[in-house]
Amino acid sequence: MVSWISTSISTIMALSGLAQGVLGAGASSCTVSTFSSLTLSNINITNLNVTAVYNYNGANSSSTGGTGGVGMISASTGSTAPTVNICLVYMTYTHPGQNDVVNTWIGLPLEASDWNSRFLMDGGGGWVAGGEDVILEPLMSGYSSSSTDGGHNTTASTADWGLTSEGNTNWPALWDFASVALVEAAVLGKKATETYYGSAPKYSYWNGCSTGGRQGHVMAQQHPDLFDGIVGGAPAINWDKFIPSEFWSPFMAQLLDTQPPLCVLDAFTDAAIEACDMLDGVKDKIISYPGQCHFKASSMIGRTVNCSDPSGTITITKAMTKLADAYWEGPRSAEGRFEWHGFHYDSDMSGMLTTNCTSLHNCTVIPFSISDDWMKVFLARNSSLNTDSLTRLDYDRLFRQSVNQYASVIGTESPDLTEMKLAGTKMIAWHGISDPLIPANGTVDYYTRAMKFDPDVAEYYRFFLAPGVGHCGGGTGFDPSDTVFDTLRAWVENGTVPDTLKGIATAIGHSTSSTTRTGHLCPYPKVFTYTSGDPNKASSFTCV
Ligand SMILES: *[C@@H]1O[C@H](CO)[C@@H](O)[C@H](O)[C@H]1NC(C)=O
Ligand SMILES: *[C@@H]1O[C@H](CO)[C@@H](O)[C@H](O)[C@H]1NC(C)=O
Ligand SMILES: *[C@@H]1O[C@H](CO)[C@@H](O)[C@H](O)[C@H]1NC(C)=O
Ligand SMILES: *[C@@H]1O[C@H](CO)[C@@H](O)[C@H](O)[C@H]1NC(C)=O
Ligand SMILES: *[C@@H]1O[C@H](CO)[C@@H](O)[C@H](O)[C@H]1NC(C)=O
Ligand SMILES: *[C@@H]1O[C@H](CO)[C@@H](O)[C@H](O)[C@H]1NC(C)=O
Ligand SMILES: *[C@@H]1O[C@H](CO)[C@@H](O)[C@H](O)[C@H]1NC(C)=O
Ligand SMILES: *[C@@H]1O[C@H](CO)[C@@H](O)[C@H](O)[C@H]1NC(C)=O
Ligand SMILES: *[C@@H]1O[C@H](CO)[C@@H](O)[C@H](O)[C@H]1NC(C)=O
Ligand SMILES: *[C@@H]1O[C@H](CO)[C@@H](O)[C@H](O)[C@H]1NC(C)=O
Ligand SMILES: [Ca+2]
Repeated sequence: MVSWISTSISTIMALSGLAQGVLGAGASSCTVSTFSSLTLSNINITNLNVTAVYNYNGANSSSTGGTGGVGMISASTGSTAPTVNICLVYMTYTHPGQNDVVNTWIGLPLEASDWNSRFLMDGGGGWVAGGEDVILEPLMSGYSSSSTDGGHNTTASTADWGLTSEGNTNWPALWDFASVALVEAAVLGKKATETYYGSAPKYSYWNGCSTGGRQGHVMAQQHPDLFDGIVGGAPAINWDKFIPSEFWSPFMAQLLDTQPPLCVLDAFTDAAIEACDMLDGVKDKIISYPGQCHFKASSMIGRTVNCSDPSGTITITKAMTKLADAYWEGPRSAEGRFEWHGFHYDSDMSGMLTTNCTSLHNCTVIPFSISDDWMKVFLARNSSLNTDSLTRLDYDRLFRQSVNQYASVIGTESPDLTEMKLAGTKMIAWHGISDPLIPANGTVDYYTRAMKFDPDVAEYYRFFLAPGVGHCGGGTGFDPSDTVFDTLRAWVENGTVPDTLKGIATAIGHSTSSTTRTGHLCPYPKVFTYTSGDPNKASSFTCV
């Protein structure tokens, strides 16, 4: 009798959405009825699946998307990763009339006592907006979380979703990927959190790099009210310009009719580092001060390079040096007009100029796939376009078209952060100077415009350049990827202003990363500067 009454009361309360407030979250309230009011006025939910999942490993449900991976950002999955018990809310919805399909996953630590009272979304990578596996890491740290596939199947190739038919852009799917589904995943995830635990998250965060860094900037520019703090690492902002600029080097290789093997590219990078390493006062294979190196590849014409894969020797030609200089300079129009920033001298050229060789003298350049997709699917709107036959005028025309047609959709480059300032939201952006996929100067460009828009921008938005660091981490330099989120949290929750950002590098004189040195990176426009003393000591550097 007693048990019948309590069951029936909890059922009634679950149906009325009150159970969690009285009884607390738990497996018994992890049901569809608890989330029956979870919706938005502009969407039509076609499937809502709520499951208590024990030992969640990021891909328990039978839905697709969980295998998409996070592309360029790291996620600690694998057999040794700890797992967690969660309430998994999986929904599929459409925006009526747009014929789009959005899959969104919300993860809630199953017991309220395992929830840290906070909400955290991790970002995606490349064409991957997010996915079921992306919620795992926040959940393992006690956060509630959500993520979305952004309106396209992450296991499919872009051509399958970017066009509704040949010649026609799939605008709803692009809007979903660019911003719409992301913002909705945040709203739904926060609502579900409040429904399940009976209280709203005390703090809400975004943490992403690359595409995830662009997504963080989408939130900052469009919906800062949803977040207290945002990390936007190596952000893929300025998308309309930097994506076609990624096609520049492969395009120049074709135009100059030269396909240098990797050993030649490495020889250029090594020579530039050799020439410019000491400009910052420390011999550490890092060129710390952007803009001071003026190395010209033409000084290497006729030099012989020893190669191992394929093996043999090869002589550097004039065309090869023009390609290297073009890589560093960045795209310029046929009339010599600036189109976008180049890569820095210590960036790994193979990021843009991957070559496939049958012999040292017979290589093919494979363009960076995201950029190649963009040219074909979104600019030419021809999924079978042969991108190796573009002319100089074709390139410039497609570049202009990218800016004209897509800047407002996916550029994510508005420097007007007024709403973020009003909302009290804090953001930290950082970018590895030797990033080989997204030119770091694009983020310098954005932050410079944000500083012009609001001279007090540093009160709520700070940007750190990381010398010698690659895309979202790695490289020989001072990598802040493991410390940046905690730094943001301390700023939001404790008011600890990030006057520096801790980065970890391999110590000089050590070949493995097991011996490290620390650098306290500087908020732009301050420059991380060597003063004197042991360069393996953090105290030998300062912000100038
Ligand atoms: C989820 O995956 C883990 C690890 O593979 C497994 O132990 C667990 O039983 C799965 N849970 C469900 C509900 O399928
Ligand atoms: C809903 O969840 C159940 C239990 O995990 C699973 O068997 C089923 O396939 C899921 N349905 C969908 C549409 O994902
Ligand atoms: C929403 O979806 C349901 C079920 O799929 C369908 O019957 C209904 O017509 C849809 N509503 C709108 C506005 O499209
Ligand atoms: C995603 O693509 C895979 C492979 O092409 C396919 O098996 C799956 O059904 C697709 N999922 C959705 C939700 O469209
Ligand atoms: C990056 O910006 C700096 C400062 O404006 C400039 O001096 C440098 O040449 C730029 N580097 C590239 C690769 O565009
Ligand atoms: C290339 O290899 C040859 C023979 O092993 C050696 O004599 C030469 O110094 C090497 N050249 C370079 C640039 O390393
Ligand atoms: C490299 O070239 C070989 C032979 O032409 C080809 O089979 C292979 O698919 C190419 N690899 C890539 C990554 O394009
Ligand atoms: C170069 O390699 C391609 C395969 O990628 C092959 O078809 C072609 O015959 C090779 N050319 C020469 C001159 O070896
Ligand atoms: C698409 O590109 C292919 C290969 O470059 C070309 O043959 C074809 O005519 C193009 N289609 C359209 C509609 O322009
Ligand atoms: C805030 O400061 C307290 C006391 O120093 C510390 O224990 C806590 O970890 C800090 N919180 C964050 C998010 O850094
Ligand atoms: Ca140096």
